[in-house]
Formats: sequence, structure tokens, C-alpha cells
Amino acid sequence: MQVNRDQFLEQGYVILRNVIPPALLDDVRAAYEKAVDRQRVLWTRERTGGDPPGGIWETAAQPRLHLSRNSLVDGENPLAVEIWLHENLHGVSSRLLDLQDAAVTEMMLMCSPVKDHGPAKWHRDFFPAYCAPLQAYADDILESGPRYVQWNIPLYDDSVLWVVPGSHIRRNTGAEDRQLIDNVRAPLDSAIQTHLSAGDGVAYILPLLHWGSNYSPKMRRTVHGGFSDFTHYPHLGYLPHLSSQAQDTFTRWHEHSQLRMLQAAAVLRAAIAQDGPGYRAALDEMHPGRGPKGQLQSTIFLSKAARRIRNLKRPDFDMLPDWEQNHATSMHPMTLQWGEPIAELFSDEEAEKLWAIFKPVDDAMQDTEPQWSPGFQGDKAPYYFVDVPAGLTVDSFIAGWDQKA
Ligand SMILES: O=C(O)CCC(=O)C(=O)O
Ligand SMILES: [Fe+2]
Repeated sequence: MQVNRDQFLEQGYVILRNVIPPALLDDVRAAYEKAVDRQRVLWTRERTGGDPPGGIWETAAQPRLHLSRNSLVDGENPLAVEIWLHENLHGVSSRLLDLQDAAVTEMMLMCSPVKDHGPAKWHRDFFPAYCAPLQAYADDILESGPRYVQWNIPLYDDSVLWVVPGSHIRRNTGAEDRQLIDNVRAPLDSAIQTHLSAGDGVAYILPLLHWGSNYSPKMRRTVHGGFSDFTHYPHLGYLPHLSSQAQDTFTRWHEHSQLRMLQAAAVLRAAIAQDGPGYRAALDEMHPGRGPKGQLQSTIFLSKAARRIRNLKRPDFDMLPDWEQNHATSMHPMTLQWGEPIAELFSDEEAEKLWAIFKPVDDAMQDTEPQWSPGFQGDKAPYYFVDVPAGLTVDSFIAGWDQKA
């Protein structure tokens, strides 16, 4: 399959025709419908109190399956997972990310709701307080390309998704901000609507401003997920049901994800040791070839990791605000967040030192006034949404240690 990486990098998305070859489409539909049937049984079982009989299936605007988390795939429908290994997904994602072997992150399916829910809100798929400001993403992408590619691959014709071309590497314009503040559920003048036929795909770069324009009962089964060099596999129940080649691929990805976590821990250890050259070398081992902006992006992510690891060690963890508790335990390897497994690699004392080292980065990323900006996930937070504080670099971070020593 031909793919124009330059266009992908410049526009922040690329539309590809017949990502699922027409000869496979019916079988992929059947494999996913089997997963839908299974998920609906689970949702019926999990319903509580005032829920309707179908539970989430009936209440959600976008009922969503997570193949990577639940037992939805077995010997009857291995294709639901195996399609992710097709050259048109795995190979193309590797080329778009400029990796030898991009690994699948999440494998999901977005379904139509039972009743009309209308348009969602325009957003960029991240909450800066948990990750980094928009500018840090943009600088990293411009320097070395994205760390993650997200896909929508509809199994039936689908025009729900709108995107703002080029918005992955820039802040909103004043006009966009005005439109979003006026009505965050209406078409933006700068946007285009994707029109995908069954089997087509759109691959997009995460900070892209995008919109689920209409959640109507019109039949929707859209494969959704992505690829990265930073992943994790919490549930491999489908593994024994896959072809031996597919099993090898997932086993390789699983081992790679564990290696990446250990390499991230090594970066944190170099920081604890206040070893500047060691910190840079460990960053390069964990994420080869990234430049100063990429290393800054990783450093911002790691400041969150340091905060989370230290929080997990606190005797008063249960007293922390809900957002701190949830943030500390959740998994998001793409932003170097490995939840409890990485915290277990550090002692209480190391966690304190780690936090002392990274706290200046965490402080620099915050204002005393609550921050907010249109078009992001999440609510008001003390952390900057868009700008990286002037003067915050990996050099300045490391120079701060020398002053401490
Ligand atoms: O429905 C879509 O195609 C977009 C979904 C989306 O943006 C989201 O759930 O974050
Ligand atoms: Fe989104």
C-alpha cells in the first residue's frame, strides 16, 4: 500500500482506501459482530440500579469495545485481533511512525448508539495536566515525528469524524477559540469532514483537533485504536486463539513493552543519581534518536511519573484527591506512565528523591491560577494547557541538579 508520510506529517492525518481488503471485509465484520454480541452480554450483566436491560449498550453515545481488556475474542473470531497485524495496518503504521516494528496499543470498536445522541465536543485526545502542554507535543512531532498513530477503520460507510488539518502542530487560532467557546459541538470553519467507505482508514496524529460530529443510530462499527513504540498488554486472553505467527508478534510486542518500562525506570534512576550524561544516554536508549525537544517531552512525561510514583508510596495515598489517585494507578505507556508496576521498582526513599529531582519541572508547568483552554479533554487544572514555560529545557533541568549538589 502506498502511503504519503509527508502529507501525514504536514496535515496530521491521511486517508487510505481499502485498508481492509474487500475480500476480507465480510469476515472482519463477522468477527467484530461476535465480539459485540459478547460485550452486550457483559454489559447486561454489569448493569446497576436504574440502568436499562442492555446497560451501556443502551445508554452510551458511543458504545465501545476494548479487545485489549476484555475476553471478546477466541477461536471463533481471531480475525478481530489478527486484522491489526495486516500489512495495511501494522506495516503502514510502522512506516508512518518511522519504526521497524510499531506495536498495537489498544484494539477497539466504536458502535452506533441505540438512540440519537447528536454531536460530541471538539477535542484533542489528551488532558495536558496528565501529559504535557500542546506545544511540547508539537515541538516533538516537528523535530522527529509522532510517537503514536491513531486509526479509525469503519466496517460500514462512516462520515462521523471531522478533523482540522495541520492542527496537530499548532495552537488553536483565535477564530477557532471563538467558535469553540460559542458552540463546541458545531462544525469549525477550518475543519473537513472525513468520508470513509467501508474498509477505508484514516490514520491521524494524536494532538489533532477532531470531532465526532453525529452519534446517531445509523449502523456504525468502526475499528479504532493505534500503534506506538510504547505499549502494554494487560490482557492477552486472545493469544492462544491466534495463528502462531500472530502469537509470535504479540509475544515480541509484550516483551518490548516490558523492556521499555525498565528503560524508563533506568532514566529515572539516572536522575536520582544526578548523572546528567547518564540521564541523556538512558533517554536515548529508551527512545532512540529523539532530539532536544523530544527529550524535553519525555522529561515532562517523566515529571508526572515521578509525582505518581511518589504518590503511590505515600501512607496517606487514600486521602489524595481522586484525580491524583486515578492518575497514579492508570496505565498510559505512550506518555511514559506505567502505573503501579513501575512504582514497585523503587523504594520509598528513592521515590522521595525522584520527586525532589522532578518537582522543579512539575512546578514550572503550573500557574497559581486555574488553567483552561478550549478543545482539550479534562476540566480546569493548575497545569499549562498550551505553552511550555520559557527556559524549560533538558539542559536547564540538569543544570538545576548541579546547583543542588
Ligand atoms: O467517533 C469518532 O470517530 C471519534 C471518537 C473520538 O474522538 C473519541 O472518542 O475520542
Ligand atoms: Fe478523540
